[in-house]
Amino acid sequence: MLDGWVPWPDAVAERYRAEGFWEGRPLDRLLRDRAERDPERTALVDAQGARWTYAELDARADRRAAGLRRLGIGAGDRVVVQLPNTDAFVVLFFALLRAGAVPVLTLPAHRESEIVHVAETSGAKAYAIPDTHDHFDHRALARAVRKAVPGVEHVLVAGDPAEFTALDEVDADPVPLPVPDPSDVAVLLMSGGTTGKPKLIPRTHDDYAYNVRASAEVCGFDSSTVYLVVLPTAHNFALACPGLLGTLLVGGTVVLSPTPSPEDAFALIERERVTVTAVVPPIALLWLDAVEWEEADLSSLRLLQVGGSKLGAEPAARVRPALGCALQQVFGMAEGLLNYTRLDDPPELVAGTQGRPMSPADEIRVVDEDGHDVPPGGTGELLTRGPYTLRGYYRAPEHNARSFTEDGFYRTGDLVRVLPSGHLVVEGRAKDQINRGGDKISAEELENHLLAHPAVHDAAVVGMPDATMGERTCAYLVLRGETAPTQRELAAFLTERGVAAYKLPDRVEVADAFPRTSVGKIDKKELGRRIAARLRAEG
Ligand code: J2J
Repeated sequence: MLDGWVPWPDAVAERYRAEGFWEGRPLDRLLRDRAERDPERTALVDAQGARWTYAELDARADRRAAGLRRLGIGAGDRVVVQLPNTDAFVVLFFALLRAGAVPVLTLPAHRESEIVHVAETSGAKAYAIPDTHDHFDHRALARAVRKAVPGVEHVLVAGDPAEFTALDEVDADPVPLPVPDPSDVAVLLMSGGTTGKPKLIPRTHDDYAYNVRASAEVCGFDSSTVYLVVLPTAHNFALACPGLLGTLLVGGTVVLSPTPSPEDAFALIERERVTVTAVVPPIALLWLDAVEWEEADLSSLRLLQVGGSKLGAEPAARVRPALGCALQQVFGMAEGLLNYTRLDDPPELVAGTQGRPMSPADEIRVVDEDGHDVPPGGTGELLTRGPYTLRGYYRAPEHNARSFTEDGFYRTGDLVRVLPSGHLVVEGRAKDQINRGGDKISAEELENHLLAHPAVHDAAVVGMPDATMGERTCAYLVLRGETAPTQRELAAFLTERGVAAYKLPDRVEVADAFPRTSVGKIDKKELGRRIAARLRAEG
């Protein structure tokens, strides 16, 4: 068993097994089972049109798993994976599971600050990267990571490996491998974060397999499903809700888009007759407009899943007329709980809510600031526990004491209201985080980086309203001296510190002092109101 994570209490785990939520099978079996049943069906297609059958994908994963074992990567070893939407991700993901190792999934946009932290926290033995991606050389990043975290013995590279190991050369003839314990951790996901450093989310074979299986059922996935991966493959939404894993589970076809641009995605939808895909609201908005100029046949598309941040009712209503497909709103979290509007929900619920819990075993509470349940229909913080929601972050006991109730409910930090139908409407947020069109930015993490700047005496990061992104990031600064760093200088400073580009402040405001609450904390609500008012005044 991996140490440092919080399992479900025995009695609860027993119940989830007895009631059939947990099937006691390793996560990688979903590929093996399909390969045995439908070996010749197309499992995976990449942007260049390369195709792999289920049998081929399964065999590649076996060979890579054997090669990983030969390198000394095996049971319980953590491997940081940072690969873009390519077949290399899919093969490595299954290979790591088969080797008994635990993939630690990061986004291609992450940089030194994030990767060093997760490599350190997870005690990673290896780090898998592309050679270059999006004009960035990941091998240079790997050098910095190895320097900071010497425990990272291997750097595995898709493409030109420089001094490191090429992923393609890792492969070896398949060997029999021990079967992992399905109640153990299968994968570590990254949380959006509300603290100084990103947290890791342990997901077990049992819980993640259920996440995938139940999602596929709710979303009506079957062997005719052709799923386009638009968001990063490592994102919980695109990976497992139902995502690429859900598609492989039911014998459909996964198509990989290198980017979410209408140019790339629409061409792939037309070429591969894609039936379903998942996007964040800013991409949905972009696509709704792009149908005006991007000539492509989207008639195969049956379902557009939208989640990650709140989709407005107005764009929600435009999905069917513009794209010719149904909309599904998804209010999910890498921590677990998934809410989906259902395929047979009336249009007003699909357009006006963020869905209802996926599982009959999901327990939810809506509480006020004192932790008391609000009256039915009232707005409060969403707490949840269930068969696929974590009981604690990985190696984070202090944080866990705050993020969970004593009886194991996860405090989501989301303010919601529940309709009589059981559907949830997201009304806001109690957590100190900016949701920039689905990308999550921890205010505290960014403030800590800003405080390292010599000209900055104090920093407070707040969200500011934005028509396409929902929110953008505004950094309020109190200066040490007279001269304020410009936004560009700050961006360069933060980039130098290895902060991912999506976390850079969109706007910088200087204040003489910060407004304070009655208990002396920085009044971020007031700062939020100030920047919103200023934006309105600027028109
Ligand atoms: C409002 N806020 C939302 C929505 C997520 C599917 C879909 C999304 C994620 C995800 C995911 C929202 N409306 N529809 O993992 O599998 C905000 C909430 C939530 C946080 C989780 C999936 N959908 N959110 O976004 O781990 O604040 O997962 O708690 O990145 O995103 O962020 P994350």
